[in-house]
Amino acid sequence: MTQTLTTTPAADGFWMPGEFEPHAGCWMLWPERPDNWREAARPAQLAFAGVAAAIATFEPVTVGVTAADFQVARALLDPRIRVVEISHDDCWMRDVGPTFVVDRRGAVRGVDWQFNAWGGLQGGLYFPWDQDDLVARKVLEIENRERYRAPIINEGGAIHVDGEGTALVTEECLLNINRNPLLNRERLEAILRDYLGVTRIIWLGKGVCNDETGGHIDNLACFVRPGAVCLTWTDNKRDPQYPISLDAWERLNDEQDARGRRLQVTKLMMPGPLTMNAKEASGIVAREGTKPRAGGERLAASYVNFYIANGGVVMPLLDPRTDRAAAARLKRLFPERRIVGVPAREVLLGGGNIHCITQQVPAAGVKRRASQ
Ligand code: KQY
Repeated sequence: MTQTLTTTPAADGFWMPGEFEPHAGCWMLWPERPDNWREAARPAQLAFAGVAAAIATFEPVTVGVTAADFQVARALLDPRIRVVEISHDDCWMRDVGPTFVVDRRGAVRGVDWQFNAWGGLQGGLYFPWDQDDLVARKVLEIENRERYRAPIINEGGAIHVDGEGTALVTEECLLNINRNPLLNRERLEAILRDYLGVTRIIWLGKGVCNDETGGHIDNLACFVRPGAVCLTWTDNKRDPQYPISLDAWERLNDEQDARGRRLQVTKLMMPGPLTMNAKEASGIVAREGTKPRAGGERLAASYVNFYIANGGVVMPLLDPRTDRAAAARLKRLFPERRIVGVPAREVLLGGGNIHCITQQVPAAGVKRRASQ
């Protein structure tokens, strides 16, 4: 049995490494529920299979699937991908999977956040979510890594780190009363320090316009390396996203990271605005307890929601008018990595994107400097 530790990562000398550091592999889950994914989830399954195949060219990929869909997933997924049976309520491995932490000797452990479907009964996206809340623990069993059960509700998409002591979060998400109503900013900061092994937390305001997670950082901004952040952007001053990105830009430019560096911030133009069309909406089976979807709704589309793999970046293709420029900008940000675009509108229709459906496992045995 994988041991559950009663200490904290920071107390034990562990911290979350940057996504740009070496990986042992990547975990994903399989989309299945017809009340979130149109046409019994088949278009989404093909999109997830495309993402998994793209990542598998860079590092090993494992996909968790329920017993009911095992054979479909096995048939649609690239043979290089390992498929294992894991029950789940939906398929957002970033949020329900473990956040892996490392120490200077090269050991790897996992943080298992409490999960309430992005808001529980106050604005959460579905009920129940008990199987999702068990996913991190099951992944850690399979990975044979010790587990810290965190004392707060949180999601992997709500945090980004530079691996050198700095975390990036949003107030809209972390301070939302539908996550941890009894904890104030100071108390949350202390818990993030303990469980991510960081010393500096940079707070941005709101997340991407209409993001149903309640403002996840992973759709708005991320570290591309220590000292450098990529921010979703629009030049359209009438777009509701404009003041959100402008506020984030100002805060980031005023900030220093844990090592006292000023941040180099790069704007990544967002696509669209993109909306769900009536045909797409009509393919989703409405169900009590699940957030309803309608044609015309603005989608929280952002190219920042990419996955950094060993030697590559897997980015969402969302709009032929803007995909090429986004890929070129990412190539400038990651000159040593191959940029691979994967059609991702079907993932976006379910409320997230490539970063949200993936979770990296850091390489073990890598001797590292302490995070601070
Ligand atoms: O942003 C993410 N990390 C997850 C998106 C979840 C959307 C649920 N429908």
